[in-house]
Amino acid sequence: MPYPKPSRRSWAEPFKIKVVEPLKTTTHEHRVKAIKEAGYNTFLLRSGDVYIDLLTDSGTNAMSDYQWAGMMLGDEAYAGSKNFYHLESSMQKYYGYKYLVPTHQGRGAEHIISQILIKPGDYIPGNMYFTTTREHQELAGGTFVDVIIDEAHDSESNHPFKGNVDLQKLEDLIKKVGPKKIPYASVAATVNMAGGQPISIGNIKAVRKMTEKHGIKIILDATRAVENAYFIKTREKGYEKKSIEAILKELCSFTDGCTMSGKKDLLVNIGGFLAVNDKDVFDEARNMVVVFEGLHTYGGLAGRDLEAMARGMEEMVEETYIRSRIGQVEYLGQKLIDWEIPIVRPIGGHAVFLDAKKIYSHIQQDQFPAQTLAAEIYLDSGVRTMERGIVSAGRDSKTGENRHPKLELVRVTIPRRVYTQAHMDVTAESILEVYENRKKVKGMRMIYEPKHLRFFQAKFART
Ligand code: P61
Repeated sequence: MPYPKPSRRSWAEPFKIKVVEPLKTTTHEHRVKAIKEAGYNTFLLRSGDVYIDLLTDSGTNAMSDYQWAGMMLGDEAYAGSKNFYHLESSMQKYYGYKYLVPTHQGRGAEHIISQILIKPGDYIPGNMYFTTTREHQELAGGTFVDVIIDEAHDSESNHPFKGNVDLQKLEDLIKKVGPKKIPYASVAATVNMAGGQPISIGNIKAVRKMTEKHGIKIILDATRAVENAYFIKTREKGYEKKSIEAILKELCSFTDGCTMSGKKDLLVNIGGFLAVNDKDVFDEARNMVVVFEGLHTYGGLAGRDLEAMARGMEEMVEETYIRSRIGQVEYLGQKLIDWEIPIVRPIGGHAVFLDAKKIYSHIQQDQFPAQTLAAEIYLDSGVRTMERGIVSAGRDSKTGENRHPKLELVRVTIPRRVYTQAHMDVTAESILEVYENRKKVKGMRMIYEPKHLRFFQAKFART
């Protein structure tokens, strides 16, 4: 044959593009000025100064024509909007929980559930911290305890379910502090800070078995649970033939409720919710939401936003969609692996995570290797990424000391249905360029540090 036979197993996006938003390239000089003004923090860049924006997959999704059509059907009643009831029945159908409390986004739900369930002095075990989740647990007087398996902290481990809870660590904590001091286990699917790594059904089942006998609840962070369901389908024995929809529901069935940032899996730009099975918890949450978010049938959102989320739920479980979504992340990750650039393995669900500790092995963690790497990638090409290392980890809430996470990463996050394979090529090429010049780069020092979630607004200068 004169040419290699193409693979018949390629995936393609199950959509075509109807509306486009122009992208602007900038000069190197422009970027030097922009990132300096932003204090070398990619969160502080103006999006107009960014070429390909891979800061986050949160609220950066492209909605479908079906979702946009739904926006026109927004029922903007203050109370009892019909879109709320649509969202409620969709949540019950796809996630399986009984009660729904809408919130403006994920952290609104985290705030409410933390205030209801956590008493000062409590401990909350979880499969690795997430910034906003832990912040709300601490604000409620709790202490987060990491009980994820050790492999999750090792960027090279190829464990297929690096999001799994280490049952021994969980049991040790229960023994040490007693079950009365543990209101719930905080379990995420997939685990963002570990590199978008999934938890298996086998593991969540085992966690359920252990916590149930002590009366400890499980609250799922379902933000990217659909992506987790895809990994279960492709990696866990016995799930190959099950639908994403069935796996998602099964995953949720081992938990008592969830917090949800709709800005990810639900393919929208804003929105979230809290869902629970316990009527008393629901009553309390429904009462609290009116203080912090808005009436219990809109939770800080417009009717049209609720409708877009409900419609997003129908689309998120389509197999062709989720395959292409994860396929695109894999495409970028595999390119970097082929070029021997150190990334977190296996490739995650929503992002490729660069191992800044390995790339800048000459820069001490206190000089912010990942922060530096994100700035260098921006300088090279205008591609925006995010630090996920010592800056994100923040300070210990009791001692005030800097935490030193094992993982010092840069997240290259792929928005859903937004960029093409060519954008992934350009991104990979820029990362390669920065990688090749790694020896020339020096670290940074922090010149401004805000008190809460410092990574969002901290400023840096070159050393
Ligand atoms: C993100 F740098 N994620 O990944 P909200 N749980 C999980 C999330 O990923 C999540 C929330 C809860 C964001 C936005 C973001 O340190 C950061 O709707 C697993 O953003 O309130 C959000 O949901 C909170 C970026 C949040 C960060 C915190 O890009």
